Amino acid sequence: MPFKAVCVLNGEVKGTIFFEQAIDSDPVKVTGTVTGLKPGDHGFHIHEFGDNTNGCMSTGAHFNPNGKTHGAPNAEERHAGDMGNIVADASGEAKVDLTVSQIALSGAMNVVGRSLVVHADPDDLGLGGHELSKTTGNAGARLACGVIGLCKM
Ligand SMILES: [Cu+2]
Ligand SMILES: [Zn+2]
Repeated sequence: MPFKAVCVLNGEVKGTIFFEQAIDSDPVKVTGTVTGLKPGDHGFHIHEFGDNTNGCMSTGAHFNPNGKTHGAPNAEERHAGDMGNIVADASGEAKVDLTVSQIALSGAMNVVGRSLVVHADPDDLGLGGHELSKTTGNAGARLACGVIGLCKM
């Protein structure tokens, strides 16, 4: 069954990100724009909770239903919510156009009701050798977040 979802990112930066999945077993298309960023790479993850009561701090850790360590989106060993980095241009705008496996818009890997988070710093994809590399990619502060919600098809 096809599903479409959206997340409005609010915080120090702004964005609107769409999620589309045609069939249950397909990867999810993730598209949209984030503005107001510093030029360069910014960690981009799905966090486990759709709880913004304490801003982005209450969204928990990376969505990780399979108990893996943090990694690159194309790595074997990664959190399901690891979507790597988005890249802001000189004007601070990042265009997002990703195809993400290990997440879904229904069923066991459902991310609807969880949060999307954009970070201040680059995600080192687990390879940076920092004590946080294997849990967060050492991506720094949470600049903006929002809850992923279903859209009209
Ligand atoms: Cu994150
Ligand atoms: Zn992660």
